[in-house]
Amino acid sequence: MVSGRRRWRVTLVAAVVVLAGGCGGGAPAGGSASSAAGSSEDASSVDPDSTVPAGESAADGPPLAEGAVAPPERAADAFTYNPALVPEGAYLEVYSTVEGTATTVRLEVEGLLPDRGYAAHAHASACGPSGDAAGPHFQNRQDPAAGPGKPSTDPAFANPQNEIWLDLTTDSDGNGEATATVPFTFTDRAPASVIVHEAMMTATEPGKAGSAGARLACLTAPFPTA
Ligand SMILES: [Cu+2]
Repeated sequence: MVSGRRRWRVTLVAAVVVLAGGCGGGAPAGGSASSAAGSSEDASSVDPDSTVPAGESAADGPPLAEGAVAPPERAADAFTYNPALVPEGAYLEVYSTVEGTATTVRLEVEGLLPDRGYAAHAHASACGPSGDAAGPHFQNRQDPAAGPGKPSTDPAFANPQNEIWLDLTTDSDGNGEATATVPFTFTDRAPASVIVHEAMMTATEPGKAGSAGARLACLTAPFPTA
């Protein structure tokens, strides 16, 4: 995102060039102004004050939620329930954007175990002292056969078009990301967290669909409703 300060600086440079050009003719002054503005843009593309980390596009916007995980006794919004598999200090970030009738959610992780798959999903409730606090997977169409203590395992409901699955594989530094685009937006209900699971992939077969093993870590992420 172009910061207001940066835009202002570009405007100043253009104004100075126009002034220096004086009455020497509109066209040359205009040409100088645009090339000066261009070089100013180039110089500030590595602006250390930029809020957009290198490698991310301006369209990303700020994360919906982010945090370094800590054990439950010291965590507020970012929890690890298994520091052997999600080390304390690992960083989780969640982004969410709506375009028309589709929602795109991205999970970025840093500091997990290297070269490992982790299943992950958006869950219905906020994180808490234990992994159970986050409740079931968020479903757009809720499985009528599911309920407390009885997770949805029907592939008609527990699938990556009706839920938000963010399974990822880390690189050799333990970093990774996943992006899911689903054909719905949040109306009266929205997810409230993202959970990272022990399984390397989310199961899809009937009776097991949506299963992904123990809950390793949780980031509270208050997705907005419409
Ligand atoms: Cu999950």
